[in-house]
Amino acid sequence: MAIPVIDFSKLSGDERSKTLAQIAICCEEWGFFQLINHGISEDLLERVKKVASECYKFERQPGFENSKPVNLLKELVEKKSEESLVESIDWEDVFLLTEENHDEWPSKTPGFKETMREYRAELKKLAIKVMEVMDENLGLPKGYINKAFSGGGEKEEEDSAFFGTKVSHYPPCPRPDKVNGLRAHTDAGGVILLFQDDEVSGLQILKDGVWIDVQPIKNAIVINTGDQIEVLSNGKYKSVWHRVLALPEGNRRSIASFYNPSFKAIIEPAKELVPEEKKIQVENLVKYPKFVFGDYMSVYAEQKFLPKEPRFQAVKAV
Ligand SMILES: O=C(O)CCC(=O)C(=O)O
Ligand SMILES: [Fe+2]
Repeated sequence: MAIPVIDFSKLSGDERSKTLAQIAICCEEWGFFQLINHGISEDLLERVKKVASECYKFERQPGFENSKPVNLLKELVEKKSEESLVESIDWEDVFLLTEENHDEWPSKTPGFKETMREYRAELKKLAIKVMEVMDENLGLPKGYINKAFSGGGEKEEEDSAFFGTKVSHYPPCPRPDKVNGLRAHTDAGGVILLFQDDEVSGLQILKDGVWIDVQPIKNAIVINTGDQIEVLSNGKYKSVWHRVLALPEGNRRSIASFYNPSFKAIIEPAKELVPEEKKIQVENLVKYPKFVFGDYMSVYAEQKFLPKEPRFQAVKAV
């Protein structure tokens, strides 16, 4: 079984309705799909791969070799530990790029900052297009999701949706039976756009009780939806469990960009998706509480790798 692949360029043209319908199925039944012909230039994607690999090699690898996962695994294998698995940590080198942390972006790799700035601007536009497709498929006004993700703040900078880019590498692991690349979870936020390695696999999603690979496709962008899209859609678009395996060979690159609500945004199921008369007939047709996204993130920080439903109960309702 393979993750569905959507030719995004077909959204303009004769095959628009067919493509919209395919994306609707992806969102309702898969929670994960891959976009090809998404409009991000090959040239830019090639430059992103280059700077990400160079950055890993020159700025990150030395640190990873002496990192917590490496040391914990060593201890476990040398039997200084009682455990049979390294359970509390992932076999991943990771850092985050945001609008606010430019000063902390890697600065020693030529072209890294410029290229990633350009990439993030393009990806943000793509995220907005993808959300507009979801608006349309859900029968919501154009821009609904993006609007729901902003607001709530007192100052302008607190008002806008959050857009973060997580640059990861999953280096080859000597004992992949003892540690996860990234433990299974659903994503907390909105829409996630992943530029994964062309060759090294490892990402899997849980589909009907079975883990299946997200097959690498050169220069495709993998889309998945997080817990907040599940809430806004009142459960129609469920966030899906996924994980990354540690593998003995290859250094997997993965660049995940998260389009999330602002911390102050108030999230609740879209009224349009909870018809009035049904609300009266069957009270629990509103499946999710109304809450502040920042409060959800506090719960998520504690419970990321646990079942997701209790998070919706634990978050403070407003
Ligand atoms: O690295 C990947 O492919 C997935 C990363 C991921 O699931 C995450 O950062 O939430
Ligand atoms: Fe994830």
